[in-house]
Amino acid sequence: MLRERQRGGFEFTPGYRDVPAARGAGRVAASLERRMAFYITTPIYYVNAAPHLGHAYTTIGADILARHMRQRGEDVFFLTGTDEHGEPVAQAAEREGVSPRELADRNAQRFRDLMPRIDVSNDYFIRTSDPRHKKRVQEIMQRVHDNGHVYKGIYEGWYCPRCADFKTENELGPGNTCPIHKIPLDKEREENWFFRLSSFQEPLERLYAEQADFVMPRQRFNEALSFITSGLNDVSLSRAKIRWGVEVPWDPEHVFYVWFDALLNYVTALGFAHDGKDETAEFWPATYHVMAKDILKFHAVIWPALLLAAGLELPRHLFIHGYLLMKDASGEEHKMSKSLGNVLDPFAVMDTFGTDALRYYCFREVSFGQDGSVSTATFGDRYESELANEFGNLASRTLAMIGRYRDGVVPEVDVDPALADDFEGLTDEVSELLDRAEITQALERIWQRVRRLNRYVEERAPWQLAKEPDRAEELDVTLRSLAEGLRVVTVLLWAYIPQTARRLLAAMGRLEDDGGPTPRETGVPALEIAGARFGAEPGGFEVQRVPPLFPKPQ
Ligand code: ME8
Repeated sequence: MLRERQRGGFEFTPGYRDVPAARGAGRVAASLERRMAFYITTPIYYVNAAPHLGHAYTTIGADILARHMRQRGEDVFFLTGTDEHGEPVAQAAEREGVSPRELADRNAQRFRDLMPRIDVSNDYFIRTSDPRHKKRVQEIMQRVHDNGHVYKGIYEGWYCPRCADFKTENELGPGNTCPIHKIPLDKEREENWFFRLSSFQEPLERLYAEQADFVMPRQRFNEALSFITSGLNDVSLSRAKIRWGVEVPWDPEHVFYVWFDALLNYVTALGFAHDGKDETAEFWPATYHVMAKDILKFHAVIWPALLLAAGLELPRHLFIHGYLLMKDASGEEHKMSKSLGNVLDPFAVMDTFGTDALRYYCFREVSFGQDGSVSTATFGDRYESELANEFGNLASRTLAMIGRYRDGVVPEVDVDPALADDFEGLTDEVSELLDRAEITQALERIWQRVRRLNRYVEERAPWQLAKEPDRAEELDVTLRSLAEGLRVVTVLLWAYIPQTARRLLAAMGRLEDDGGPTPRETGVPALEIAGARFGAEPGGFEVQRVPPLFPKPQ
């Protein structure tokens, strides 16, 4: 999954390279031994409306993986951004009576501002209206043209302007509507450039046969494969009717169909993200493209075919998560979307409960990879019972007891072997799960230890031990073990709840907390995953009490 850092020129390879299916502990061990490149992307979001929780969800998921990999010492590149061309944006601009450029500038800024607000540590934010992106799209597409993969023809079909996609007959909703947006489709007929997708049927089938984890989870792999084996038709590559897009270099009357321009962002961004430095050789191919299932077909079928046509390497994995759903008044579940207007406002949640609470809730409540409902009621339950009562209380009482019974110094004794047993293998397990982007399962493993630590407090009853002077050693071991357990779970939780983890590790004297936004924090020894092993750090350090980490909202 992770590949060794490669150096050298930006090579156009004739096909995809086989990736040995390194799995499980071997991969974790390898990544602990040497630095690896880890390139992760989110979809680039349409600027036809403001961001909502669905966008935040994907981006936080990618952020959790990026942060975890940085803790492993990997060389991480994390990309997000906005998709600004094409009909969805042009039409939204027309409705609002502004130019597409004005609408794109306004909404791209909202997406850009969202990132620090949700503590997302992206390395770059790409906008497809950036001239550097457009130039690179033209170069790559010219290559696709020169390699003989395009031709001119007539297109006739049902088109959804919101999806910017032509629908096949078996994708049509009742009365020729879009199954996603529920709006009537337009019957379009025009002269277009076509991409010979059909000629990639065999190479794509081979890719799926040889790379069983190209699309994850398995259900999405099967969906993509069955789409391929049911027969691929050529797809429209350009549009002549709209001007808001990247000009086709060999036929400037046309602009590229927005999906071609959009997909290529994953490659183009590496060429200019950090001024003057082309990082393509270091980071391409991507380790993970993360997205929801609505755009599976583009990424699992068209994208690899396009890369093959351009002679570029294929990404290692696509991780396809489910939809966040919300119930309507009648109790029926719907995909949360801006067009259906049924969104849980992430900003309101964060204003009241903090960013970490939102980050935690999304990945605890909805298993990453599955659809799941979100609601203010289940948010409130998890906030109170898990964040405040289980984790917050564990932290407060551990630090308070060390303050009360040992003057705030963690005793310098060995940890309790019984608790050590329960933590055995935790860090590798979490790393292996996150290697497969199993964010919810990894969180569950960490949370089991949070619960174990709470049970340990009850079992050991330190307040009781403190009353019996001849049991002082037992109290030492108990407090030291609790502090160590708390440290380990906090380091592992850092990728999920970075602000709280930082506050807590600062209270334990492990790192500084200036109270500002949570930076990328690479090369901070206290956060390294290698140190997140129970018993890895000696006692003898001072801790401070913390105010409630997840207070009752006012
Ligand atoms: O499709 N649940 O942009 P988009 C979970 N520009 N995730 C959700 C969601 C929900 N209810 N709603 C949105 C586009 N998302 C194209 C992509 S990529 C080269 C071009 C997330 O603004 C999820 O990641 O419609 C989904 O795939 C994406 O937003 C769609 O964003």
